[in-house]
Amino acid sequence: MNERVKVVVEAVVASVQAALVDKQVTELEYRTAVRYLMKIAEERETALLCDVFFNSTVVATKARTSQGSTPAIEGPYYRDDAPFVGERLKTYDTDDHKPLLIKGTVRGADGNLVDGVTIDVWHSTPDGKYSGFHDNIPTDFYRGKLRVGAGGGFRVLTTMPVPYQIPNKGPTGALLEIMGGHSWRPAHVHFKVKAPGFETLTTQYYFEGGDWVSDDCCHGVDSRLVIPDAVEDGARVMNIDFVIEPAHAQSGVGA
Ligand code: MBD
Ligand code: FE
Repeated sequence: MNERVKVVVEAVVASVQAALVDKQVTELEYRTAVRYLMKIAEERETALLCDVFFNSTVVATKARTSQGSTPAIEGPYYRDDAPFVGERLKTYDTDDHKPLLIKGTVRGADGNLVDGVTIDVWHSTPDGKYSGFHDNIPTDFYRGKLRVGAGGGFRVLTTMPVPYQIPNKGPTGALLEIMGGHSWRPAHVHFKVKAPGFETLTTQYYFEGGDWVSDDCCHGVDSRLVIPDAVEDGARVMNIDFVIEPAHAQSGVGA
């Protein structure tokens, strides 16, 4: 018996039941919805569907109490098995590729340097795919782990990601369109900042002036995560000073 599971699942079930009553959902609609969920699973979009609707809500709860940098949604395309990288991520360099320099620092919430930090970075290809998930793009492309130097700094070159469209051929994107919405996310770069004794910071950053920054289908944008338009050495630059907070005791479901 797990009390936390009981409390959360009962509350979720009650809110779904209330919606079914309120909207007078019919047997046919219910069966159609169940079939849709089975299709979501068959096409391996369960994580995508959940992230579109619920990840930003869970992140907002964490953001309210964090003393560190603003967290953001992880999305479905993180790979823990990405390799450590040197000064640039592997990319397929096409004619229209635009360089992006990602750099910055990592400190604890007390302002001190932190030992043993690694930063996972991942972003889409210029045509909106994620390595390790789509089109057999090898997992060491467009993603990698960075080591943070003794002075707290990090720096890596890559190419600009583009706005990401959740595949609208799949059931998740199709659902958004059936509902009269769209399935676009603004161009973004994902980060996971890890260090022993610190909470892992999962976040993503966006580009000022980019399409969909103010209309993200996943509701993942916070103004603190929008990077000003700046260029350095001919590359668009994403300059981020991460702040991570000391580990707190875990409670609840799972570890
Ligand atoms: C993504 O690339 C993403 O970051 C999120 C949150 C959801 C779908 C696709
Ligand atoms: Fe993403």
